[in-house]
Amino acid sequence: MFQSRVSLAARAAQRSIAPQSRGLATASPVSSAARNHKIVVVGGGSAGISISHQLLHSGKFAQDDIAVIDPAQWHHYQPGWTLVGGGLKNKEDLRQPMNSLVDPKFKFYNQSVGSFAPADNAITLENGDKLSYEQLVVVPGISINYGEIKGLPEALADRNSTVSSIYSYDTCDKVFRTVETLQEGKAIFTQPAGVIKCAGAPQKAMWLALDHWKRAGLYNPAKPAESPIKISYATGLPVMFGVPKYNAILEQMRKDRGVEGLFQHDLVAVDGKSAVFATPNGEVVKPFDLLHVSPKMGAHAFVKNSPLANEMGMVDVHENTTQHKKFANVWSVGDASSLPTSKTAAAVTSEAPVLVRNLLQSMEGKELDASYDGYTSCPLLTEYGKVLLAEFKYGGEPKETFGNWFGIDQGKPRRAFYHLKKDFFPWVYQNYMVKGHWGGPNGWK
Ligand code: UQ1
Repeated sequence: MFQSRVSLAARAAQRSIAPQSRGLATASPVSSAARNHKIVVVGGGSAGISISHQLLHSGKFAQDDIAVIDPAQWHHYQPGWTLVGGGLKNKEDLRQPMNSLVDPKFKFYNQSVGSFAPADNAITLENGDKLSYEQLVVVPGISINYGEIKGLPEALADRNSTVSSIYSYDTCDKVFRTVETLQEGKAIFTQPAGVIKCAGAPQKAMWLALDHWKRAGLYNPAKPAESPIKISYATGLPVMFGVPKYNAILEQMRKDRGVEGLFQHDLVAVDGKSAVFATPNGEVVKPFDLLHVSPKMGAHAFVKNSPLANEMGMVDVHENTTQHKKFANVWSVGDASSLPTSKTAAAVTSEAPVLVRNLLQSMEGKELDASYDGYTSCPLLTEYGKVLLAEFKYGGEPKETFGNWFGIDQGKPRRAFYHLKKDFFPWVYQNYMVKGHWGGPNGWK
């Protein structure tokens, strides 16, 4: 909602100039020719911006051969928003203007997609303009649906409420303000049932808040009942984390730290200072003094309502090649894709090179020889100064970068991993990944 408010404004601005530019496009054969692109990339998030630049580095594309479409004015380093929620970063330092990131060799359409027509190798923009392509990369991310929790949009927007979320640019700094202000009472941190991006983030917000209150003398993990602040983790899921190895560690941590676990509790409404949950035994209402919400998410409507989507609304691609199951010149990775792995920017570091390689092979009529193994990662902040670096692949099987190199067990929270999360990843992302020069665990490209 907050994000889309920005893009709505952008769309309105766009509309006001659209009739004139559309008229010119139809009148002039030159500008209509410019609307055919070898590759169209839908989305300028971490996947779109990495993939488009990696394609360019192949040296096979000339001016405007590649088009990038995104309505946003800003590109955000979203993995940093948990750090903002913990008071460790300024949100303004984690964004860059879209215009500054898109290489001048690309044709950049700073607007939304209206619809896909994959049988005609064409897409229509929201202003009605049509583009055609040889290859299409669909990486617009996932939509955050604040309105699916009753009362949430209003509670988040109210500056005086104690309801916040690290999932939006507008409210990620409100998280730390509410944590710092709370002196006593009940704090609830939620995670929804269903697919979200960065499934570890909801509990990162909690672990940092817990540590803050512990240091302030307001929470004693050994005596939670006697502490001024009580902490509950309410999740729509039956476990703390989807990967058995890390779940065992995090579940033990929850117990050791005196956090109440409310499993299969899916937040459905925020009503004043009460949170309403759907549970297998009916509705449960819990009073709160601080509420940190992870909203519900789902496919963007323009993807869900297109021939590209599976029954969940995700772009239906083969899990190893990233190629679409029905349209061989369509590709997808990242949050919008059907790839059955946890949705993170770390996953994109491994997915993007596979997509790029297979797309280029396909253009030359060659065999698809790159394969994605489901690699993803969740650098899970467990307290200030410590991170558990969960890394795994399809099937929830650990695939630990440093475990493989040095025999370190990444299930143990460490200071070195904290510095990777807080300092190294934001730096390497903003300086190298957005330029197509970072391959995650495989290093610089
Ligand atoms: C990574 O490359 C990356 O991107 C900059 C992250 O930030 C979103 C990560 O969280 C992780 C885990 C990686 C993977 C890289 C290494 C060196 C483990």
